[in-house]
Amino acid sequence: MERIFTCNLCEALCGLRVEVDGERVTSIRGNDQDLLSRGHICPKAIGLRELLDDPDRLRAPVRRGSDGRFARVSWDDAMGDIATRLRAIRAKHGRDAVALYVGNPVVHNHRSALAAQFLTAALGSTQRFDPNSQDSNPRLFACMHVYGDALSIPVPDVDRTDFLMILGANPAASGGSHMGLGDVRARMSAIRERGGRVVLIDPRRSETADWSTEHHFIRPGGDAALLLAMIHTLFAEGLVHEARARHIAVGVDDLRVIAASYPPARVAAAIGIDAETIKALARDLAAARRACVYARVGVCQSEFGPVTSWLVEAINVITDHFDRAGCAMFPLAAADIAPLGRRFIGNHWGRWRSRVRGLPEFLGALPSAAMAEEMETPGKGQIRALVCLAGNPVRSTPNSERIDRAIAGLELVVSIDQYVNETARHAHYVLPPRHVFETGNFDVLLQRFAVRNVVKYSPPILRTDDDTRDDWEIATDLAARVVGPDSRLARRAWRAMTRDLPERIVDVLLRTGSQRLSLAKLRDAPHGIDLGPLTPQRRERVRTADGMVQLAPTAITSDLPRLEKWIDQDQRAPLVLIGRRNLRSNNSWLHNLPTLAKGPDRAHLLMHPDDAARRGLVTGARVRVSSRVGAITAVLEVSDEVMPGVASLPHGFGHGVVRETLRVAGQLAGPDANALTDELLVEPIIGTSVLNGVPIEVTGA
Ligand SMILES: Nc1nc2c(c(=O)[nH]1)N[C@H]1C(S)=C(S)[C@@H](COP(=O)(O)OP(=O)(O)OC[C@H]3O[C@@H](n4cnc5c(=O)[nH]c(N)nc54)[C@H](O)[C@@H]3O)O[C@H]1N2
Ligand SMILES: Nc1nc2c(c(=O)[nH]1)N[C@H]1C(S)=C(S)[C@@H](COP(=O)(O)OP(=O)(O)OC[C@H]3O[C@@H](n4cnc5c(=O)[nH]c(N)nc54)[C@H](O)[C@@H]3O)O[C@H]1N2
Ligand code: SF4
Ligand SMILES: [Mo]
Repeated sequence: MERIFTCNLCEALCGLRVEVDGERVTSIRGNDQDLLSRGHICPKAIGLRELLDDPDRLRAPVRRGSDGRFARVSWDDAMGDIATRLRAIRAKHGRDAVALYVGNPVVHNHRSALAAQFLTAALGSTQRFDPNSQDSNPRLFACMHVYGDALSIPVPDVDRTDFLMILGANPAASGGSHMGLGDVRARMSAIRERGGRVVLIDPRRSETADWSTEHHFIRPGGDAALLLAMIHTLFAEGLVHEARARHIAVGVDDLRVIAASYPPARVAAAIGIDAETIKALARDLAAARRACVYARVGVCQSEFGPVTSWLVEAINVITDHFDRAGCAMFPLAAADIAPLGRRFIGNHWGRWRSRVRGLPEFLGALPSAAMAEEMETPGKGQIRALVCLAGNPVRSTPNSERIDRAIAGLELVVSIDQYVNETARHAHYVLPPRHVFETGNFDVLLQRFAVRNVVKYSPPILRTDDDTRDDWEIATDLAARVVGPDSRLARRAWRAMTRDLPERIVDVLLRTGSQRLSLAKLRDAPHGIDLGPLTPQRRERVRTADGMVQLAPTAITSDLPRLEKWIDQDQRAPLVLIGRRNLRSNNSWLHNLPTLAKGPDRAHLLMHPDDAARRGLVTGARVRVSSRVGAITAVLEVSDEVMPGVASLPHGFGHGVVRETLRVAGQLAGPDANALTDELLVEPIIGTSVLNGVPIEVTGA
């Protein structure tokens, strides 16, 4: 039987036609009637079928025995023992002794997302971590200060823009982030096809260069300086839309004064883009009627993530490319979680600090870069147990060797994951979630990023007799056992009460949302409900105290002296590391699925011919890559795809240590990039890890 579903592996939200035969899926194709994706899918969609069939995917909870091997255990025994041990640790050492790490996949499923919030509240620990400190935090922080809410995040109106400037994003591989594209390639290449311009700024000529009209190399970390020099030019040449800017924003004059210190000639050498090009980019941006500057992960993970993210918003506003068709716009939220976010998480930062290094909390979480030291350093508040929900910090956070050691030393580790990955191999229990086809999905968060206002719901399409439970069931049961009354009856009642709560919450959000929709209405519209192109939302989305956009927030401008030093320094690391993503991979997982894993090695180290020649290295050589924190061996590919002084390696590999539990991934050659990234390298405002621009040395192995 054919069923309609929306892929939840990335932010593109592609519609799928899934052929279901009993407990099995026989084929997955693109849904040409899907209102957002119009039939487009990428190879990862097939992975959803292989994931279901993967013999290494856990189908029942397992416990690690004294011999290090995992053996099946009943849910009741597992949950009972976990709860007893967590209660004991909390009683003896306090709540903060139990840490929670919430991984990336939870944002791709409403039941998991609510599970994460629920578990966070139930455990009540200040030692709470998630990948945002390796990912979106700088952007959320900037939006919180510029627009007054961390969830007021504009996206490029890709369908109507004539000029898109992309800094540090590679939608051709990633599917787009903070930008839900659906039909990724067609939407992006349509800009060029209708005569528009796509300007790509990236230290690597990435796959997205094929969809762009031009590409400029930039030294990693240089984007803030580039944007300031562009803003300098805009003010100097009278290209700022002053009347409009002053009507909707405050801080125009502050921004002018700040930018005055960054003439293009001052920053050119530091960033590797000449002054004339910078000026031309500023003029062309100002001249384009429908334009947008857009920046993502490459910039967030740079040395100046918050500053750059703020400047992206600011430059769109002062060139009148904000909240207008074809520019940076806020999507409609048919099910608006922002009020819940404001109520339960709040636009906070620095309410508490990490115990050892004093890094600030942001949106209820501490930077992951602090996790290992919080586990290793004795004292009150030391982490003694870890609950890891849908994450793999041992491969996704900086200095993986240290975090690996730290997690291995904990009293109790519980991993809620379908795989025994590099983190879960240290777990005392691994609790497997259900496949998304069994739980259904509503993209609570990601539909807020779609470049067209489309709403979709995917009800469950399959039921297996696996002994798995979905993340919500696991989280609510765990919470009940750790903090609830110790009664079987109460737990049963609680379970009955909460089972459908995620759907009830989504339904209420839809009903009270601006479009007065409901889950029932969405069930009747499997291809989605089209609410049209993006519309101006400034009045709803700008939530600052005075209702004005803040163009020069001091929480961020305070970091400018550091940028000045960076620009003017005369000694730079000769070689720095950046990351990259591949269409057939997803962070540290999906590597165990045969059709995605097959083909050439995708995890080689890219290096410019000049840098290779200087070191006497050639393509195919095995090289030793080292940084302050560690060393790995990689296979070299010499290519002018990267600029001189920059080498590129994807993250999420290094599966050798789990070759017994991830038998396909374990055979892949790729090394672990985070064995090189440095947990001490964080930007100072909110402690985001600097994963791009890490100084490295490369020699023949
Ligand atoms: N060097 C470097 N490091 C990076 C990055 C980089 O660019 N460079 N990128 C960073 C970014 S942007 C991110 S988001 C992080 C990701 O970092 P993490 O979230 O820590 O790790 P993932 O690799 O996404 O692993 C997710 C795990 O969740 C499991 N999983 C999948 N679906 C489900 C589900 O529905 N329920 C449950 N319970 N488990 C599930 C998978 O099996 C997998 O083991 O990595 C970060 N790390
Ligand atoms: N296939 C696939 N899709 C994914 C993922 C995946 O792992 N695989 N991960 C998902 C996740 S968790 C996320 S967060 C998104 C991320 O999606 P995107 O934000 O599109 O991120 P990337 O594809 O990593 O592209 C980042 C680009 O920034 C460049 N870069 C590095 N440093 C700098 C710098 O200092 N300045 C500039 N201007 N550029 C720089 C890199 O060379 C790279 O091309 O992708 C999601 N989609
Ligand atoms: S682009 Fe993203 S949403 Fe679309 S099929 Fe691929 S992984 Fe799924
Ligand atoms: Mo991410």
